[in-house]
Amino acid sequence: MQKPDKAGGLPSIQATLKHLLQSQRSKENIKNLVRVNKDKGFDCPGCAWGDAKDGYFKFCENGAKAIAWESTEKTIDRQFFAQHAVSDLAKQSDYWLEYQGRLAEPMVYDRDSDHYQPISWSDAFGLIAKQLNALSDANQLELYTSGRASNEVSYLYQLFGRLFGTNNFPDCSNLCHEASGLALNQAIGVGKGTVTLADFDAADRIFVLGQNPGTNHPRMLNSLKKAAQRGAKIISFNNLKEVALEKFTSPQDPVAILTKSSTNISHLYLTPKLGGDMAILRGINKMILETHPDAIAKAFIEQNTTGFAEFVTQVKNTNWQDIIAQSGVDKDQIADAANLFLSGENVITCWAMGITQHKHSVATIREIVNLHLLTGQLGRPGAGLCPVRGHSNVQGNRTMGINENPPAALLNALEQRYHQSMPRQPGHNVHFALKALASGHSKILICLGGNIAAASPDTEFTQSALKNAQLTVQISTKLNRSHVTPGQQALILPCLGRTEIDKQKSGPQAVTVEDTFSMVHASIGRSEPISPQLRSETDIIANIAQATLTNKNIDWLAWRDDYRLIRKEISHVIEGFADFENQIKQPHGFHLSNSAAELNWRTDNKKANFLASQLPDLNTDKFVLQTLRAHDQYNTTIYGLNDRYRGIQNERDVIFINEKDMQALGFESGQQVDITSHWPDGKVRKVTGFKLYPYQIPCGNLAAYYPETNPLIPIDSFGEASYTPTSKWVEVSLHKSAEQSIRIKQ
Ligand SMILES: Nc1nc2c(c(=O)[nH]1)N[C@H]1C(S)=C(S)[C@@H](COP(=O)(O)OP(=O)(O)OC[C@H]3O[C@@H](n4cnc5c(=O)[nH]c(N)nc54)[C@H](O)[C@@H]3O)O[C@H]1N2
Ligand SMILES: Nc1nc2c(c(=O)[nH]1)N[C@H]1C(S)=C(S)[C@@H](COP(=O)(O)OP(=O)(O)OC[C@H]3O[C@@H](n4cnc5c(=O)[nH]c(N)nc54)[C@H](O)[C@@H]3O)O[C@H]1N2
Ligand SMILES: [Mo]
Repeated sequence: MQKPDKAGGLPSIQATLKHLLQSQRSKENIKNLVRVNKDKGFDCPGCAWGDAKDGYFKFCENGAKAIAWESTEKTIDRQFFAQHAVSDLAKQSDYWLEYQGRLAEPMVYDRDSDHYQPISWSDAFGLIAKQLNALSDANQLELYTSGRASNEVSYLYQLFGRLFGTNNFPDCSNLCHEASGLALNQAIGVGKGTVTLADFDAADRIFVLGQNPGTNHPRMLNSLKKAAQRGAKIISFNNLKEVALEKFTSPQDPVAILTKSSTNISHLYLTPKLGGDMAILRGINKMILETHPDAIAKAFIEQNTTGFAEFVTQVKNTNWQDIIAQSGVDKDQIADAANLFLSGENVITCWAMGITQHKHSVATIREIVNLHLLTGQLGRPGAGLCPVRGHSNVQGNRTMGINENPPAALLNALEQRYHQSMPRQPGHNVHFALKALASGHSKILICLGGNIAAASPDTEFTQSALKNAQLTVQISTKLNRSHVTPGQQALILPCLGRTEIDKQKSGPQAVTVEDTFSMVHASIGRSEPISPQLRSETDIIANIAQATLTNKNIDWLAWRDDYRLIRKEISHVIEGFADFENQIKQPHGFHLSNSAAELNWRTDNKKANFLASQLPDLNTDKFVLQTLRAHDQYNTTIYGLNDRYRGIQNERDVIFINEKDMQALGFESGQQVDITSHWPDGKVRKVTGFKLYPYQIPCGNLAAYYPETNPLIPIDSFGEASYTPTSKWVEVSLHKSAEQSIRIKQ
């Protein structure tokens, strides 16, 4: 398969249809595509990009895949688990596991037979309550959340955990945008992006750093296309030449498809070395300070900021040699980027995992903020900061209090409302939760969605940590690695997905979610649930709380019966939600205000802070590997084995390498190699039989897909302060695969 010269277009429509047919529920899913992201419809379970207020269809190819994957006729129940022992299931690929269909009934793991067996819902809740109440310390419980959980269930979940007595809320954010929240909070006093979708229509420069929207946020391409067509300039920094950042044809534009026309997206495309973005940003800041003093927003800086003098000193002390060596781009290209930034009236900077999954991610994001503060590109239409979130409600989870480091204001509000003291010491993020499970300090893991076993780094370590738990509880829609790495006892609790009707005593329920632009809106599923045994996530958490907590002053089941009552609780406790129930009746929901966008700085010193660090030390004599997503996957969910935009067909164990590096190693295209990572603990971390693909990638850098490469990422290789695994920076070496490992792979 050849790498295409543009993204979208007819192949995108063909792929959408193929996945709808594969779901074996194509009629229902075509209806679902019409409902997605519409008023009285459901929120796309794909990414967290916002919805335009126009009448167009609001799905994209990968959103359609997510819907078809969730809404499938295929189910797995007691017969399936009777046929397959867990140790056999554990040998299957992630793709195979999820492909078996929707989980259809609650199951409990029977260690003696190594099979999951059916269990009634009430016995499952009873088992959890018994185990939880036998813990000697509430902090022996870990409550993981993946970013699809609605605001309503997230609120219940954090309240349950805190009433039980713990702040142990590891979540997928810890693996994802943690660094963005931290850096933005330190610098501008709010951990979220400052722009709205409408700002993309007012920006004349859009910087896109370390992000692959063609695959991961396809609806963003419509915003970029619109911007490019009206003359705004898009500047991309990406380790790889991603085709969608070069050329795009909207699959929803029949004229463009028929005339085979496409829009050029990036005006300038820099390909830094892995981790080199901070050096480029520092270079841009240095150029502005040294050669464009007129561009410095003096009045803005004076009125709004602190730390300017220290920032100037830090920039002065960074020399060009280091900037150029570390960034991997030359000074002229940095000058081009600086000139484009400065010639824009209004500039937005977007970023995602290529920025957040490094050791120095917090420092890099602070450097993005420094650039925007230096030029006053914040707090007016068309200008600002845009961390592009991943999971469709990951931002809402945090807003609702899924946070291992809860702000005091949240705990105070909870105490006031529920007249019970809340735990004050910080809890565990994913890193510390896994460590605590591995050491036996934590004993029970409940997962509200996600696939912690495959999404977390250092697979062998992670899986042994999970197996070490006394009890693991997975609230899930599909079978995945986390179910086949059970603790001593384990439960699978199957839940409704976004597309499905959630009927409770008071009638069909709506839930709410928050997108990357802080828009909160309702989501209502319309398909019949795939099995009558499924329960909503809200029902499951309410029942766990009801069965476990001895203090019965909350009627959890009344909240479960009518989610409006939960929204009422939220309106009393969470800032910005005062008139929640009415606000979500508006078409497209409502916007939570963003203090930094209003130039109101909620930092400790009530100012926006320039925060400058030294460039990191990225010297290495090894190859550096980034682990990224293919076009046919949603995180650990593998929909298919193609990566159309990179020219890969029917395989995932591939590794992208610069042709010169391949030749220098004496390797050939298509040859299979073993990848070994390096970490001071001396432990051997290795994956075998990856096929070499020569690719346009900087020398010394490699790329391969996640989750297959997670065994390589050492648990202690994480971002400073963020604890996010360095998924985009793994030092590795390559060796020719032995015949043996090639055979096993096949
Ligand atoms: N279809 C689909 N949609 C998704 C997801 C999915 O898996 N599938 N996942 C969702 C989630 S949870 C998230 S967080 C987002 C993820 O969205 P992305 O952040 O786009 O995801 P990645 O595939 O990890 O891509 C990272 C991009 O950064 C580049 N990159 C890597 N390292 C560097 C670097 O050091 N510098 C620069 N400049 N670039 C670098 C890579 O080449 C790649 O293009 O997408 C969300 N949406
Ligand atoms: N090496 C490497 N590792 C990474 C990354 C990387 O780029 N490189 N990216 C990281 C990032 S950004 C993230 S966000 C994490 C993702 O980590 P997670 O969010 O934990 O993982 P997912 O793969 O999204 O979870 C998929 C599972 O969620 C369940 N599920 C799907 N929909 C629902 C639902 O509506 N409700 C419930 N209860 N369950 C549901 C299904 O059972 C499915 O198997 O992975 C991280 N890991
Ligand atoms: Mo993510």
